[in-house]
Amino acid sequence: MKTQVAIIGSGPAGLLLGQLLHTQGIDNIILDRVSPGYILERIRAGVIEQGFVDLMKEAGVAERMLREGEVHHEVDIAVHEEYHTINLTELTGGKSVTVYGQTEITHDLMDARNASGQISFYDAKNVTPHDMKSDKPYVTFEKDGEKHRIDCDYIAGCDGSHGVCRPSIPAGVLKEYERVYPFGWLGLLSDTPPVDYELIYVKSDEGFALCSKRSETRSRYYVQVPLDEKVENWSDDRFWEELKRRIPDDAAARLVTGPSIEKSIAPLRSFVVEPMQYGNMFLLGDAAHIVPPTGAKGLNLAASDVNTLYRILVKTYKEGRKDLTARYSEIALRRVWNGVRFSWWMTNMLHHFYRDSIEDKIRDSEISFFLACEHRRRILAEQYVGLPYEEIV
Ligand code: RFL
Ligand code: PHB
Repeated sequence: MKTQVAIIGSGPAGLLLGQLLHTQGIDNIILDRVSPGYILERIRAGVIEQGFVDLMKEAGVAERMLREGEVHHEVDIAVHEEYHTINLTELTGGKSVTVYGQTEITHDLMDARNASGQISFYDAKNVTPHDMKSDKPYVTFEKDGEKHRIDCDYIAGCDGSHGVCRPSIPAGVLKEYERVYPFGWLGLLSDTPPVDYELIYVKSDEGFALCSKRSETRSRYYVQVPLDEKVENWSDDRFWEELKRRIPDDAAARLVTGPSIEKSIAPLRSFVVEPMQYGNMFLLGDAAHIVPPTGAKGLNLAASDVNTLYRILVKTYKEGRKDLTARYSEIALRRVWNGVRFSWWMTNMLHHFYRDSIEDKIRDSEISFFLACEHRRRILAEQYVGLPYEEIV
């Protein structure tokens, strides 16, 4: 088989890139090691930046998102019982975020892919990129016991944090930066009305909590737990009790509880590799970087990588700008590091590290400082709604 761009990974990064390239007549094949059903079962992100919404529009797949997604002009931060409203739209000159689940985005992108006639292989085994440094890279894989080969111009590594693309780069080429936090997030999804229309990030003496949602009838809540905590130890009742202990009293009083649809623990870490490319293979999204979910940036950074590579490839194919592909990593990393810093900062400020330590007192002071006046709240708001994408010139 032959294609222009072989895309490894059918998460939001791979699917969005494939769809955008297709709108420009750039042929691509998507490979994933699991089935579409498995991918759609993963409950992850919920807060989408305007830049992502605009990319979905450009890809022609935003119709349901615009209809069913909730536009949010505010976000609340509760610190030891006291609410602080960050008015995103006022503080950023009109910007907002959209609450729309990653599962729904993936669904919409898969539907568009099916309608596009572009080829995808799911349940593809032993997917392997080859000759990435040459101008004739190729990908091999097995499907139903048969071996296949795809010759291509470029390989897009959109295969997440446990994929094959990053480890296939020879030792010594990449530099890895990592910070592991001493806690994780226990998340619960339930068909109950959310405790509030707005999202509430909660800093309490018992630890961090987040009240989020997917719709007016579906809630997503998280509580900070120690790294070695096991989800089996958390009955739904225990989760609801813990959440009530952490959120402000008025919110606890009106919280509607119910059976969980999903419950899982995600460890928190910050991780970046440099560079985000090796010859004609590019790394996008979680394949290149992981952020703790506190700033809601993981999926949004994946979208900004897609934006960068997509615009570079369009200029490469349509305008013969052969110089641009070598700059992908440098351009993508500038925005990635901003997101990594913001997520690290939010995580540090809002979580409980070591009780009664000087660091925890400093964290209290820092969040009070940033919430105290409008120009500091603006710093938070500008980053929460997402910094602008860099233009490719
Ligand atoms: P994905 O979604 O992991 O997709 C990678 C795909 O690659 C496939 N794959 C392979 N295919 C072929 N061969 C191989 N060897 C392969 N290895 C892997 C996998 O099967 C998979 O289908 O990566 P992508 O596309 O880069 O997307 C990244 C996002 O999923 C991630 O950053 C976000 O979910 C992070 N995140 C959030 N991001 C936000 O922007 N806003 C949020 O509100 C937000 N909340 C969250 C989050 C992540 C969370 N968890 C579970 C870590 C909340 C949580 C709890
Ligand atoms: C979510 O709804 O899953 C969510 C929202 C905001 C975050 C992280 C996760 O910062």
